[in-house]
Amino acid sequence: MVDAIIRILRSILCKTNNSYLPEPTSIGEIDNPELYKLLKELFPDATIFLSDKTYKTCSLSDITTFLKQDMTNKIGYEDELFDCDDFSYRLMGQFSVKPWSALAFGICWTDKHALNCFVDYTRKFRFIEPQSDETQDTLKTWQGTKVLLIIM
Ligand SMILES: [Ca+2]
Repeated sequence: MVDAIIRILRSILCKTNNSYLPEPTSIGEIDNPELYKLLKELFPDATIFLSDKTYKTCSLSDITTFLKQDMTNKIGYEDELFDCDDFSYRLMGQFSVKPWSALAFGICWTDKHALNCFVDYTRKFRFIEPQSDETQDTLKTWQGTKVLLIIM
């Protein structure tokens, strides 16, 4: 009986928590070997860690829609306590809800900075600066010059 009530409450709470979230619209797919090859060609010296066999892909506008409703970029920056690595982990966590969790979206470490990144349905790679929600084709000078690690 208690288990049944907990199950019902959990399903209601999960629905409520996710109801404000849009869903990605342009869903394509990229498998692990193709994604690895794409990232390795862009960043030959980086360590690439891909945990899933396949990833869903969406459009840039799906990502920007998500970023607009997400408040990670509104959090105040604080040295050590909540700095670039924390911003990137937090945004990754925000994307780690179904069905967004299936996307080719990840964390990227450079020689200076931590930020996020994704590959869209056209196979285009972009960086995301989680402190400003800006999507970028290339790193800015303050973000570093070299990608060292990508985790998706
Ligand atoms: Ca945002």
